[in-house]
Amino acid sequence: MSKEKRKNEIKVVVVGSSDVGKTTLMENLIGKIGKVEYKGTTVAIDYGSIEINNKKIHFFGTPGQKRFEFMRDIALNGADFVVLVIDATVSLGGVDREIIDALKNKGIPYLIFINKTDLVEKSKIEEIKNELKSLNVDILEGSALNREGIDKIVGCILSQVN
Ligand SMILES: Nc1nc2c(ncn2[C@@H]2O[C@H](COP(=O)(O)OP(=O)(O)O)[C@@H](O)[C@H]2O)c(=O)[nH]1
Ligand SMILES: [Mg+2]
Repeated sequence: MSKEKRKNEIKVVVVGSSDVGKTTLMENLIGKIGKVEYKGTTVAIDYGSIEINNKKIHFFGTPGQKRFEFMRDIALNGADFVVLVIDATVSLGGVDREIIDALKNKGIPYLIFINKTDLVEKSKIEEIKNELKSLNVDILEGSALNREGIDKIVGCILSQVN
């Protein structure tokens, strides 16, 4: 791809553990997505794209299960940005630390979206934010299911890519 073209085509990968809400987030952020699920669990890559300010953002959602870890690495190839989704009722899981280390190694910028805030007290959200502070990345919060807080993700991507 030429440089000129590349600038207008942004690859974003949505990662995180199983059941944190990655597929729901993509559905409610993008609208129509392609997904492959078995009993409600993603078993391939979710895909959808949006066009904004003459830019096309391609979203690739990875399956969260341990057995699909290899797909995450493949998906991260050439990624411009990553959205790491975590579940507010669980906070950071072991997989998340692994993912964060991988992103640092690869030098891929990312944000963390604390999802399912509808299920926890405000104090729990603050606790998680405190835990994440030292990572020095943008932390967003909301509910993918109720479409709360998800619009900010796109603004954040556009401000950080290019
Ligand atoms: N209460 C609540 N449930 C959510 C939210 N986002 C996703 N879920 C639910 O969490 C479950 C797992 O969501 P899914 O998108 O399949 O997670 P994925 O495995 O990360 O793709 C589903 O039952 C969703 O309806 C949210 O913001 N609030
Ligand atoms: Mg999924």
